Amino acid sequence: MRAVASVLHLDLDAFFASVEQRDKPSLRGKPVVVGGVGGRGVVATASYEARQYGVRSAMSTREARARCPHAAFLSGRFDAYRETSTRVMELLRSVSPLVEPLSLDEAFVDLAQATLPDLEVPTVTAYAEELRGRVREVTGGLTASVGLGTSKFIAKVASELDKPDGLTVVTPGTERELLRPMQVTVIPGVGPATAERLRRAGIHTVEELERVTEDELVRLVGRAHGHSLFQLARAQDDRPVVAERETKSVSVEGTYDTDLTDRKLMEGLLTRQALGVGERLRKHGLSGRTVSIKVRLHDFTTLSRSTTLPSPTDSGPVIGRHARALLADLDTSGGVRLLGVGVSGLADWVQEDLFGEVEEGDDVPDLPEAPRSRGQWAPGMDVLHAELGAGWVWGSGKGVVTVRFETADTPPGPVRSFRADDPALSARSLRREED
Ligand code: TTP
Ligand code: MG
Ligand code: MG
Repeated sequence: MRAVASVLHLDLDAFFASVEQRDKPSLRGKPVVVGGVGGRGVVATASYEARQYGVRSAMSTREARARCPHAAFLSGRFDAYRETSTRVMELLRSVSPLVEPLSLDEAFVDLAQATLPDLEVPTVTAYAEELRGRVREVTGGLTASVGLGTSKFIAKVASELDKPDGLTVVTPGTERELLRPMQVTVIPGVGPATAERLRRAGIHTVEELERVTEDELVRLVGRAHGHSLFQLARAQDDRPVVAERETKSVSVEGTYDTDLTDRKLMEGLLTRQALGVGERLRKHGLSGRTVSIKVRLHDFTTLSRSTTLPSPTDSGPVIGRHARALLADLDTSGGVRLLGVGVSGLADWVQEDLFGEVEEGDDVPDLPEAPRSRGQWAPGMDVLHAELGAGWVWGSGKGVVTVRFETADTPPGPVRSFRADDPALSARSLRREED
C-alpha cells in the first residue's frame, strides 16, 4: 500500500451496451440488452436503463425479456467493442507507461509513472476528471467510472462506488473504514465458494473478517488464501501495476512411459485433462478463448495446435470437445509420448454463448421453446443497403429482415423491411468513418 492515492482504476460503464447506443442513436436513453439471443442465451450486459428493470449480466436472456420486454435485444458486435477498447487503452498508455488492462473495458494506470506535479489528492482528482473527459472524446461519447486509491484493491473498489460516470478518490488512511461495512466478496479472490465457507463461520463483512486471526483463516480457507485474505482485510495490498501481463494460460499435460497409439485412449486422456483445466479455471474465476493441445511424438517432435473460440469458456466438456477436434487433425500413428491441453487468452468473466456458440454439456436444461435458428441477420449487426446506405438489423424472421437506417453520426433513422435474400442488402464490416 502506498502513501498516496496514485493507483487509478478505470472501467467503462455498461460497455457493450454503451457502444451499441453510441452507434444506434434510436437506442440512446433506452433499455438495451446485449447477449446471446438464442434459446439458452445469457445477458452479457444491459444498459443502465435496462438495469432499472432488474436485468443483469449472466441472467438468462429469457428472464431479461420477461423483466424488460420493450428492451432492444442485440447479439453483440465484438469488433466494435475491441476497436473502442483499443482507443481507450491507447489513451491510457499515452498517460502512463504502466497500464494494466484487466479486460476490454477496464485497466489499472499507475499515476506514479505519469507526469504529474505531485500525487496529492487534489492533483490526482483533477487529473482523473480530465482523463474521463478524454475517454469520452476518444470513444465518441462513452462514460467511464474511475477510482483512485493507494493500491489496486482500493482503486478497483473505488471505481464501483459511483457508477455510472463517477469518480471516487479514497483518501490515504481511510481505506479500512471504507472496507469494513462491505461484504467479504469485495476482496479479490473471494468467490462464491470462499464466501460460503466464511459465511458458515459467521463472517459476512470485512469488519467481521478483520476480527479473525490469521491461523483461523488458514484453517478455514487454506494456507495461501488465508494469508492473503488476512492482509487484504486490512487493505494491505502491494501488488504492482504491471504493463505487460505475461500471457497467462492454464494447462494440464501428461507424459507416458509407453508410446500411445490408440486414438480412443488419447481422446480419453485429453478429455480428462480438459476437465482438469476447466476445474482450475473455475477455481480462479478465469475463462479463456484459446484452446490448445500439445502432442509430443515418439521422435520428440512436438506439435501444438490451437483454436480460438468466439467467446471465453471455463467448461471442461467444451474444452475437451475442441481438444479432441484438434487431435483429429494430427497424424499420431507413430505413437505419442506426451499429451496436453491448455486454455489461454484469459478473461475474468465467462460468456459461453455470446456471438453464437451454444454449448452442449451434460447440464443442458430443458428448453421450453426451441432455440431460434440463427439466420444470417443477427439483431444489432451492421448492414449496408445499396440505395439506402448504412444501418443495422432490428430483427429478422420468416424470410424478412428489418433494418434501421442510422449510424453514430446521424439522427435516429427510419425502419424498412426487406426480403432476407434481398441482394441489395449486405453485411457491413466495422470501419469507423473517420479512419
Ligand atoms: P463489466 O465492466 O463487468 O460490466 P459493464 O461495463 O457492462 O457494466 P458496468 O457499468 O457495471 O461496468 O464488463 C464489461 C463488458 O464485458 C460488458 O459490457 C460485457 C462483458 N461481460 C460479459 O460478456 N459477460 C459478463 O458476465 C460480464 C460481467 C461482462
Ligand atoms: Mg464496465
Ligand atoms: Mg469491466
